Amino acid sequence: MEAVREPRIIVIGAGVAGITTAYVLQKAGFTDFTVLEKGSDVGGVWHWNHYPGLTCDVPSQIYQFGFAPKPDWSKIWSSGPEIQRYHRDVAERFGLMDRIRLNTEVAGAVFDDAAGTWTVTLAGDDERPGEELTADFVVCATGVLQNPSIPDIPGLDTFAGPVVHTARWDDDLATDGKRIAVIGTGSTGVQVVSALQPRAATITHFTRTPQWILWAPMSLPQVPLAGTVLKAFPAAHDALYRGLLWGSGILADIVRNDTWRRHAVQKYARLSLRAQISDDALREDLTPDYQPLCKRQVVSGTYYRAIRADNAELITDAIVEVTPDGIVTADGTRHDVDVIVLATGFRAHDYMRPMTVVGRDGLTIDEAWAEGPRAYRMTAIPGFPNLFTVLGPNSPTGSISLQHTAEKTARYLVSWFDAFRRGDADRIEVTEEATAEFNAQVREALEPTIWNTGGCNSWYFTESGVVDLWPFDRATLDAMLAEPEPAHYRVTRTEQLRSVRPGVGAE
Ligand code: N01
Repeated sequence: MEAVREPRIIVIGAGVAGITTAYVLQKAGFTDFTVLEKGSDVGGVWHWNHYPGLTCDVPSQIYQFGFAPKPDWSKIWSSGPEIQRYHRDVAERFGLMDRIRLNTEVAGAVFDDAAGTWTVTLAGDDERPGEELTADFVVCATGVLQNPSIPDIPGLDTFAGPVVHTARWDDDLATDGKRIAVIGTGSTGVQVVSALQPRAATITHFTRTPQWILWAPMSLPQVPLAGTVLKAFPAAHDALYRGLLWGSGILADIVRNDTWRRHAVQKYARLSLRAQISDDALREDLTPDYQPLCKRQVVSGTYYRAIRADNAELITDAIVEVTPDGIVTADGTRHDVDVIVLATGFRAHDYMRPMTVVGRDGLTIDEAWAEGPRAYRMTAIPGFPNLFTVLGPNSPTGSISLQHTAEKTARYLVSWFDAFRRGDADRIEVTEEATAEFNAQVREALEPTIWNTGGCNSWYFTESGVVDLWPFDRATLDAMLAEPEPAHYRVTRTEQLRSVRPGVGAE
């Protein structure tokens, strides 16, 4: 009988990437893995974000795990709470909750060169140091949009009323009848303004850079019968999912290629604005000076109506300071408000942080990524043996299904974990050459994309001015993650299997 040793695997994060990884590991028969999640529930962004109006602008029949199709979404574009319930339900239904430790924040992970293992330290408190866990592999499924970006506006901390970031919404916050300021015009700002405007005394939307907004009927229900039919015929549901996956290839195409398809979408963006805003001055203020699709595309069926309302105002003058009573703009106007909502986005390239991650020879992730995040095929980082990311650097956003990408990546990792299990590999580290080659391919492919040529600044750009996205189509993604290419890795192998070791837990 072939001898096996069970790898001890720690997955950090229980969002889309972490749930997928846990499912894939379980399915592949791994028995010694633990998912550590700092939040009080699974779901990642869908747990942390619960601001009014939160909706997924990707249709739910494709924004779901391929292994857990949900036939009966209530809407075509479902609300945040329904999506969050789905994540919880999937984790429970597949028995993954037993693997997940909630309220468990990881403070750091350090690679032990001699032992070839990772020591993962949990956050402690004043009374107790953090628990230490040992693992053969660490999978960082820590997400992209996880660290809220708080703007450095003079006087923000002097404001007398509540200041809330959308990603840390206070469900007890009273907004009805209040004078509300919303700062930020991304997908979030547009959704929160639309949701708060009807019952606010006033809503003042501070926009530094306007966004193109595609009109779509975001509150459209899914036909109830559709859920019943899809439930009764799983093969039809699977075909629908595969069809949508295939159809979404059009998105990858329009961002990569300057064709009539891209132009058609861009025309639609301009039409969406023209058709809904007849006031010339307001339309001018809402018109971006860059091409549609350059930033992460915003989709809304309600924003233009909300900003046209009598109690709404769009402010394009720069914010110079916040006072206890309100916001002062560069033209000297004081805007008195009761509540400030920061829809100011995320520090999108702070993957894994604020954890300290120390790899081989004491190399920290901050040192390795001094010029911005960089990985091989979204998952492996030179200098960090036996550590992988799922939905790491260059993962697709808005062009290819994240759930699909996460599953492909997790399955790819299983190949390495299997090699470890068989005793064929102990220490697995991607080479600098393969990483440099991949990143050169990415850079070249990014050149003609609308993200790069559209004339905008966006959270897609790292500090060093490189777009951190996936520039290839889904077939390329699938091919790159089909099987590890041994030549791209340095694999160390021990001749003898180690004796049975304790499971993931306190040393
Ligand atoms: O954040 P953003 P978001 N003073 O970075 C402005 C996903 N998402 O939370 O453009 C004034 O897009 C900033 O201005 P500018 C989706 O991938 C998905 O809205 O830098 N303004 C910008 O307007 C999305 O792309 C859904 O000039 C300041 C805004 O804040 C991603 O999350 C829903 C400022 C930030 O926009 C992030 O979206 C919601 C300052 N100091 C979000 N600092 C779905 O439906 C920043 N801004 C799936």
